[in-house]
Amino acid sequence: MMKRFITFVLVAFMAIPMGFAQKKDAKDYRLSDKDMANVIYVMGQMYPKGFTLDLNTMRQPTEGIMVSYKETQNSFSRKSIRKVLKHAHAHENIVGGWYDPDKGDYYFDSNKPFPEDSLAAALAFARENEQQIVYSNKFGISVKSNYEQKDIRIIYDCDMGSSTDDLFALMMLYRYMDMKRCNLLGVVVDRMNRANADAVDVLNNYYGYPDIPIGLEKFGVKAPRVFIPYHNMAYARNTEGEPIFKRSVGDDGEYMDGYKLYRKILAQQPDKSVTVVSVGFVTCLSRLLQSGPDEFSPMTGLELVQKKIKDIYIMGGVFGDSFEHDYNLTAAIEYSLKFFEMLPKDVDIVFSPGEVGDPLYYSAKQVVEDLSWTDVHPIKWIYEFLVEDKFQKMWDPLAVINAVEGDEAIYQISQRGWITLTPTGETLFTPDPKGNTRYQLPGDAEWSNKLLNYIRLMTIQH
Ligand SMILES: [Ca+2]
Repeated sequence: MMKRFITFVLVAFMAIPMGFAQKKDAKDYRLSDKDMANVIYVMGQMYPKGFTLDLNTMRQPTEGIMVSYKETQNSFSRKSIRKVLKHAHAHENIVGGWYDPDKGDYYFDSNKPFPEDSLAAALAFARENEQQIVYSNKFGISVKSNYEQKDIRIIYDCDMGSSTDDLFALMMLYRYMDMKRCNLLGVVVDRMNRANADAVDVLNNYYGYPDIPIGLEKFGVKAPRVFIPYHNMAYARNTEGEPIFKRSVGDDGEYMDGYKLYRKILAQQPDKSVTVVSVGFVTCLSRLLQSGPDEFSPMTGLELVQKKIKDIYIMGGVFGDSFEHDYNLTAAIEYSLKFFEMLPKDVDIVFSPGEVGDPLYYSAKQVVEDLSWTDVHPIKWIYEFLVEDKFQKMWDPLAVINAVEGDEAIYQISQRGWITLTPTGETLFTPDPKGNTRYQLPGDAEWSNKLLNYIRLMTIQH
């Protein structure tokens, strides 16, 4: 018996990580189901956190999104492995094991693999099969599949055309739209220059949402700092001189003033239903608050904000011991002061300070690798032609993820309090359980890595 057990351990070891010899040889070592069940049991001991085994190759797959079949759930005893194997043989021949820390049981199941670029399909299959999560082998992360489909209505307000995290945050919103997790009502570009709005138009078209309205700031921050100049992406041409990327608005088209687009959209929405994700300046929001009645609504901007906006997720703010003032708020300090002074106290604010996104460094190499499946992609074009590597941190997506997925997607969120902006751009926080403001706290290395990998997984989708 002991000898047999040692054999199983060896077979299990051989299966990982080098694979069980070449595929053509694997059949020479083909085990009976009884022996295979023992191997799988041993692998469960060796991989307390979980494993996936492809029985065709006797390798642990390094790619693919794994979803468990409903028929093999609750298989947590050694005896149940035979049933799991039978199901796997009749399907994709992939077996997984994972530990549930809540129940203290180690589960085995038969898995269906999806390509890494098909997260939406994997999540849909998981939901059909009543699974809580799916698992990406490439990125080593699980993604929750049993999310509640809520009515989340978002206006995305960004300073497109400088840092590339605004692009990735918008990309995440399109992905959430694909998954029916939110409705993107409009995009406001608060960095002047129509090229920045044209860049959003390109993204709308590329990601399949050509009709999402775009507003553009016309009286905002004069000549703000540009960290990475990519706004000309909208005008990229191929060697025949043809535009590479489609746009809806076109060269002759006009963009509505950003605050006007806010008014138009808000006037049409149910009360307290709109979430604003603000990852640039707050100039359009500030002008909205100061606006009077117009063709879209008899209400003032202040009344519209009070009546229609539920919450605002802001990338920015500096909390704790740091002295460095936030760029987005200080660059437009007059607007920012007016914004915080006028914003109704019953609109919730969640800040995502720079330090939360600082560890999420998405390298140019990784971006190009993640988009290697295509040659025609606006973000890839930017990274191939304009950026060497500007050490872009993924700050803005953290405000989007929080807005759509809620607080549980974030490492930790502060208690409630009130926010005061000083004329030099400091964000002063006064704790108060009745306050309207909270802020994200930086995560540990594991959390930060997981979030970056999540953004990468979303980038790969197509
Ligand atoms: Ca930004």
